[in-house]
Amino acid sequence: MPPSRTFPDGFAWGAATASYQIEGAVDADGRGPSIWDVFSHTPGRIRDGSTGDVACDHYHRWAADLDLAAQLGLDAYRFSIAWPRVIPDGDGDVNVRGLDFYDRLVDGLLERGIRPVATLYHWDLPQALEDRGGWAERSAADAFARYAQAVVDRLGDRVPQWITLNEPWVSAFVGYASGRHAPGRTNLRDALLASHHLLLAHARVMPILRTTEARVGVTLNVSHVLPLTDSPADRDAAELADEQVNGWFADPILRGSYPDRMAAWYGSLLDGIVRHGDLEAIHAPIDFIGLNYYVRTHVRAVRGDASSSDPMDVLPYRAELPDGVPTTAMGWPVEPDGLRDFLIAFSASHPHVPILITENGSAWDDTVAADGSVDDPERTAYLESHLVAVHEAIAAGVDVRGYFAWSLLDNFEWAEGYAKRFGIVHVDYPTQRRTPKASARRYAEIVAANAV
Ligand code: IFM
Repeated sequence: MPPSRTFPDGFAWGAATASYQIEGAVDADGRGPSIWDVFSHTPGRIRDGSTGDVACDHYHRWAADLDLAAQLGLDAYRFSIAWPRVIPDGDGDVNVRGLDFYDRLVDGLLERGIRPVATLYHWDLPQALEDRGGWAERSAADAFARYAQAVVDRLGDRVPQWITLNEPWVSAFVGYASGRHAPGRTNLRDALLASHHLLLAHARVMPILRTTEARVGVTLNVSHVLPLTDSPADRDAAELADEQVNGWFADPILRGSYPDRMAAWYGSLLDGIVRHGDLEAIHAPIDFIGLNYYVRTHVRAVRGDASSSDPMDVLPYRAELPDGVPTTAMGWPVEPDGLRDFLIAFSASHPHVPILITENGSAWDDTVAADGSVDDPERTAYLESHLVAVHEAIAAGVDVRGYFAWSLLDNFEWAEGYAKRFGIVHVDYPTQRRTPKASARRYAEIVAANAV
């Protein structure tokens, strides 16, 4: 047995979910349609043709799901609030019945001794706002502030930790440029508008969240970017890719400026987007940065392809898998050292901001045994090896305060539908039966020991 690695006192152990991926009940209690309802109901958009209409039916089964979280011994639970439940048309009247659901959820967590960590936006934009231009319109940030105010008025006395946005990079570039996510647009200028307006939305809600006692941060998707080869071209491409993937949101928030090279590369595509005072507001202090880490990205220099159906292909690099690297069911490389190396590099660039790993996990093709159990050694190994990486980063001086497994439950994996399972708890969708996998039992041991 390798020596066990103990985490610092007070290290937060959690699991994460997101509203559209688990709640279902899309017509319940006055909820309005979101971009994901429309997108998932559009033929061809979701690999298995599924939608989030029912998902894990968490809207009705939340109490049993929180019991599962409690059985795992979790300190904290990260969930997101669905904007279209709270303000069904995006910026009109507040729907009290939608807020009632999150009120029950927050109280249910507190009753079980689990800290609620609430994300205000995990991708379910009200469709009515998309119909008026979505995140490509600056006014979306104002609508977001109204929504946040309604949420804070109702829950601000009990939620001790808020996350403004989840992975705005994915919202902007996958939703508005690649078009693989809702709303499915394929326009790079729209993606750059969306990225700035998401940053502005973050800035607009910070003062609202600051009226509470809570700790406030934002969650970004990050990756350890490396050149595929040692050639100068690949190394140069990796530097640019690092700015695009890791810097485009972190730098404005933590430094008050967009990354230089990437901004210069976009050039006139950025004209007129950033207004006087925006970056100062976006740069307001945060209490922690949430990092969602899944993969290392190996980058090769290529000639950008302006004729591709994916506008992101205009960028002069591509991600490529090196030979021999094991991959998950998503085809994502498993390289836990990437997490350690990324954390060390990130903390050297941004030394004063505490870090929470707000998501980390892996999808595998789970099988249910005849006795109903789910043994998932690959997920368990991924979990353990990434926690070892986090521990090594802490030992190297990185201020990591907590870890949230993605995900508590198998769920609707966006464009992949239900085929890709990230949960530590298995969900049998036809019966909605929940079965903790072997990885959940291992995670509970790690949580109880505060050590891996
Ligand atoms: O399921 C997603 C989640 O919604 C955001 N981060 C990545 C996860 C796995 O793809």
